[in-house]
Amino acid sequence: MLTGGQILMEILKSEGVDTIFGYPGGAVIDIYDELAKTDIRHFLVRHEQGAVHAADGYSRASGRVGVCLVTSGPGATNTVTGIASAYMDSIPLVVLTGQVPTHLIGNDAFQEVDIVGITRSCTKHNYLVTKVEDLAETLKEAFYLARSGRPGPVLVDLPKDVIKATTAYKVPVEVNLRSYKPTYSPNLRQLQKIIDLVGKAKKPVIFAGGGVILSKGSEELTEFAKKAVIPVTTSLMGLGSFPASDPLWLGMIGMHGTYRANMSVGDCDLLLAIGVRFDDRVTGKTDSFAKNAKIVHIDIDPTSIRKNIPVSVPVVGDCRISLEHLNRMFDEANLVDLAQKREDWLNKINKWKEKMPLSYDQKDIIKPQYVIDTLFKLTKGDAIITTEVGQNQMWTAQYYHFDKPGHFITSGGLGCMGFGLPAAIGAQVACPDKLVVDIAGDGSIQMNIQEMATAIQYGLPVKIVILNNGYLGMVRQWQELFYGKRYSCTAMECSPDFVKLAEAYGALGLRATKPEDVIPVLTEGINSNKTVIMEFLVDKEENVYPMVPAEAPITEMLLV
Ligand SMILES: Cc1ncc(C[n+]2csc(CCOP(=O)(O)OP(=O)(O)O)c2C)c(N)n1
Repeated sequence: MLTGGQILMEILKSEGVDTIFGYPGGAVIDIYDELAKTDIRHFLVRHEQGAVHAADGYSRASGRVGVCLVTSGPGATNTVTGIASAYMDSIPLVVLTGQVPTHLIGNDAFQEVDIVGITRSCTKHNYLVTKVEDLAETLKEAFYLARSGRPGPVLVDLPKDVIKATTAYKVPVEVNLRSYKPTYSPNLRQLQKIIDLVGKAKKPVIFAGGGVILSKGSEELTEFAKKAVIPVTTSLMGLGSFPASDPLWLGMIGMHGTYRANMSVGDCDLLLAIGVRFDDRVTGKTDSFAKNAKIVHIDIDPTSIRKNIPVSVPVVGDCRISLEHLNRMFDEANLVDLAQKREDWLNKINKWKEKMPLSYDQKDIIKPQYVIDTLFKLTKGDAIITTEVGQNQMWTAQYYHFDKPGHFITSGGLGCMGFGLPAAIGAQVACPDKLVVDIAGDGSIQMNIQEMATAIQYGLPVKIVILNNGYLGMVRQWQELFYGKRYSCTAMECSPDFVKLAEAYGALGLRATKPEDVIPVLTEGINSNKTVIMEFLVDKEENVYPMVPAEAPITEMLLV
């Protein structure tokens, strides 16, 4: 006979979980008591939102399911933003929440919330376990659902009496859900249509997204693009799925995409969309998106196909498996002279690149782009980069060039400020030997700055680069461009002294106030084995360009 708490530990071990991010409380005190008897590492965060983002960063850096554990009521509600962010980005998490005893549910009991109700729309699935006999199977299912098909966060709500109750423990059998059978193998006839289109296309473009990274299909994508001589753009979530150092790389697409990526998609005759969901930040005005192109969409989630954009060839399947087949079928098709056939197209793209490259002008005040550009050069592109949200995020996407998957970790779909620091903590836990850097704005960093203490407590040497422009920069940019420069409530008139704040936490604090400081500060920060805050006082009114105004066609960009 085992208690619910002991069964939970058995399942965690059988799922290979060795790391949990969490925060205790009355409803989960029995679980914490059991946890202390295992080898599972627990990272005590300072806010439950931090626990979820850390589990998210851990998952993206390791490719495993991230796990967090929090108490009922406020502990549970504090996780909601993190869950929503993971949901939008399809990140596999299992979120364990404590709940009041079953007989008190619905009684307005102390620290009771209906977290299953609250998170219904932002979890892949969620459960309230009401009987200890159901616990093992439910947990197994939760892990299976989180990682299979289109991954996502799954929440399991655990009433205190269920955790205390005992039952005979049987190792659960393989999960088999009749109503849930993700399609991994694509329809080969559909794929053959793609090969035929690739053979005929004069101006093809591949548009890859986070699905390629999640399916671990980056190598297959790269092989296919190179063989078929097709230039590649990605969404924000897809950065790193194709090497940015490759000549076929177009840069990111969308609102702050490169000129050449947006123009290429506007002009292409074939768009191969793989593992994307056609977010509005990508498509701009949907009826002018890739309007001259046949659109192919490969995705594991059938409901995301034709949701936002009509497509000619829908393919439901795992991105990696689909690309493996495409590579084989391409070889069999024996398509020759594609390089020659695409020459005019690649020349046209190169002209767009020459006309409007990403650029900035570094004069007397530090340009934020220069900080990221320099960080890229000093780290040779090998760091794991997390970001906050805003201009800092977009400049990172533009100026830190990602050659490999799993190196860019950002809240893409939800766009939630406060993501970067806890995500960096999770990534550093997953990859202790890697350099992990959170690129932040002065606004965002203050949303989860308390996680500095977590980093220090566990000796995690994450680096935080704060691009301090004294504004909620991205909102200020919109106010400048579209609201006649009326800066309503976007000046951060009071911020802490970030150097002293770093020191107060026991970290190293560094500040750069002029361009000559940038290299020395970054060098010292990167080389330190401590947790470090590097603050850069940057040009206050620098903007992110190119910019597609909301709901305009993506080929209509504001260019500086
Ligand atoms: C939790 C949350 N609240 C509000 C916003 C809206 N928002 C998007 S960008 C931004 C400004 C971010 O400012 P800062 O962190 O200083 O970064 P910067 O844009 O200056 O690089 C705001 C307020 C958001 N994305 N997330």
